[in-house]
Amino acid sequence: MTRADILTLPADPYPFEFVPRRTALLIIDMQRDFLEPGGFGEMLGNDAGQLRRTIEPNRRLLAAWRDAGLLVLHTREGHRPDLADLPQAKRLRGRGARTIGDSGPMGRILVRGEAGHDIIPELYPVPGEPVIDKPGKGAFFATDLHAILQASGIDRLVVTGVTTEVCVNTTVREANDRGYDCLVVEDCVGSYFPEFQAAGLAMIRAQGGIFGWVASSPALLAALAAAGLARFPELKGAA
Ligand code: C5J
Repeated sequence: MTRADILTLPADPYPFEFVPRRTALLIIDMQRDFLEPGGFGEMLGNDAGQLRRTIEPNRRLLAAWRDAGLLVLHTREGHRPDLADLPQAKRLRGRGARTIGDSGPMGRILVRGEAGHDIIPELYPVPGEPVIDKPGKGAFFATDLHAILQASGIDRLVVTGVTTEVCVNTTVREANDRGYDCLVVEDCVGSYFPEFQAAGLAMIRAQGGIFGWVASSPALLAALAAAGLARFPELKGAA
């Protein structure tokens, strides 16, 4: 491998370098129950609009990553229909009128196979893109994610999705302990709470990048385009 194989982009706390074929795009929990009006997120009293602003930048980044022929993985938070993998502590916490496993506007809440559990149409996986069904917040807990990444020769992750301070942060921390370098794309991650969005990103890049790097999707798209890896016209002028 030569320096020519390594792409660099401006990031916090310092430029992020990556070899594209060894770097996967990991899109966390862009599920209807979190992002669509009337879903589980809104039933908990949250404003789904805070998350929906991430859809368009994710759509553009996903299109570029696919166009470059690089590995994309999606995750979904949810449980078996018999709820055998749902800890009582998780089911009961929050004390809402309805909880995981109960009927919601898009089927049983966060249960695999239900409409609300699925990924939003704008970012729907295509054949060949692994979908990791995870029962917890972190994408490495009780899943085959690490095995898939190892078999694919991946050592860096570009992480997007929701929510910044919950499943994104938990996954990045788990990834750190397994030896992956992570870039979190700030306009492609979202929180229901603006203050948690800011804090969640600050915690990643603090102390010289204690958990990783933070950058914008235009900076990442520009790096791909400059290397000739993302070819479609809407990327031209990304900066
Ligand atoms: C939450 C997630 N917020 N995907 N899940 O419960 O962050």
